[in-house]
Amino acid sequence: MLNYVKPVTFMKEDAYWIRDQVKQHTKWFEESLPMIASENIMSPLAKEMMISDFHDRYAEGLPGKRYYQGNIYVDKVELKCLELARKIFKAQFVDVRPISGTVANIAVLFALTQPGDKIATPELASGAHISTAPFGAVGLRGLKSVHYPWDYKNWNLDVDATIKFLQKEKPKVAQFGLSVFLFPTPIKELQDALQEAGCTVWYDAAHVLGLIAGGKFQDPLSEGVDIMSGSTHKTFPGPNHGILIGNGLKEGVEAKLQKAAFPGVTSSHHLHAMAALAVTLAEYEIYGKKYARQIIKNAKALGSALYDMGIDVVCPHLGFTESHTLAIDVVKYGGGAQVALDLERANIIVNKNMLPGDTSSIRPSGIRVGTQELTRLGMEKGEMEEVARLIYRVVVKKEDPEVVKKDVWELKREYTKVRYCINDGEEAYKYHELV
Ligand code: DSN
Repeated sequence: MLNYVKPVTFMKEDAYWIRDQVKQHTKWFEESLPMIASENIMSPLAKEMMISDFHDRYAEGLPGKRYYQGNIYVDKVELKCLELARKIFKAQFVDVRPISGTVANIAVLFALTQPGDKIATPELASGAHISTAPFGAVGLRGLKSVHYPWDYKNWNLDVDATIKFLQKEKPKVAQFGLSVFLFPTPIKELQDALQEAGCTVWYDAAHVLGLIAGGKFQDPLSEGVDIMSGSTHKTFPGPNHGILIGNGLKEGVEAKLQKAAFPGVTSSHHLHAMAALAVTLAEYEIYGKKYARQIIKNAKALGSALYDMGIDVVCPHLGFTESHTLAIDVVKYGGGAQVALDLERANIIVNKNMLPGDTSSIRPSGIRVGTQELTRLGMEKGEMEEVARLIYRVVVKKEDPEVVKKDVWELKREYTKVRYCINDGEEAYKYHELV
């Protein structure tokens, strides 16, 4: 006898319930200060692309060489996307098919390495991304990891020790780039050692892609990097998507990267996101420099205000940061996990983060804070000082987060519109008001 599973009878209610959760989330974020360093909000025009018919279609391969029909306009948009990215990043090679930063990283690993090869990466507690950790994509590819000697005081590589390290280890690939990315990587200083060791140089630019595109961080490709990977939704305020960007690649490497992108790690490449990326690139050509400059100014202003209140923002001797990110040691206030939770109760959204020397990612010493999204909403130095006071009240004064939450909304209600884009001034959180 057949075993029947009782049919689900509340389908319609479930669907509405799910939509309601998303609306509540959106309203919550409207009333919050989102400061996760890896997030951002898209422009209204880019968002429109995400719900277009492009979402419902497939494209495999490259423009003009597809496996499916129906791609006439998709091809035009992808060619424009590639052209804009090549121009903005001053690059010969771009592939916009990886559907996320980690997928882009996996494509790089497949193109550049074989199982058993040696790769040099920063360590997790020094701010590396999990995809480059031995238990992340690097491990999945079966690579042997070695980690750069670290200068904990300056939150960067120890250049002299790294030169010796490269001479000794001779990794096949030298990977740079971080998820707690405070200062430019000294690629130029390492260039001779990298060449002597015969490394391919890979830079994960996810966190700082918008700063690079705005010409305000470092220009990895001109400094000696072969291939950059990135996600496109952090300081670069585009869709959740990935990108590969390269210059002067050795013969055959472009083809390997393209093969890794498709059919290696994608089938179709989320055409709606690709179109949103194209729109964001077009907008970034106009607004990118100004936006990138303000992100960094705001991060420095926030770091300085917190530090003046006695909070241990790392690297005061270096101006705290040259990017969007601050790393803050909160051990004396209960540790990263507790502090991030307390701040969340006050609608200040940050994440707990390992600091150098930490061994637990569950109970780390620090929190990580990013200014790119509040900048996108129009905040400047004065508002950063107000944000610092709100953080101080929760973290140091241990005020009731419910009380602080009201003042968070008082500040935030003036900053709910998207800036640095074509439809400047359009509401960022419209969705929760829909019926
Ligand atoms: N998980 C992201 C971050 O927060 O840095 C990167 O993928």
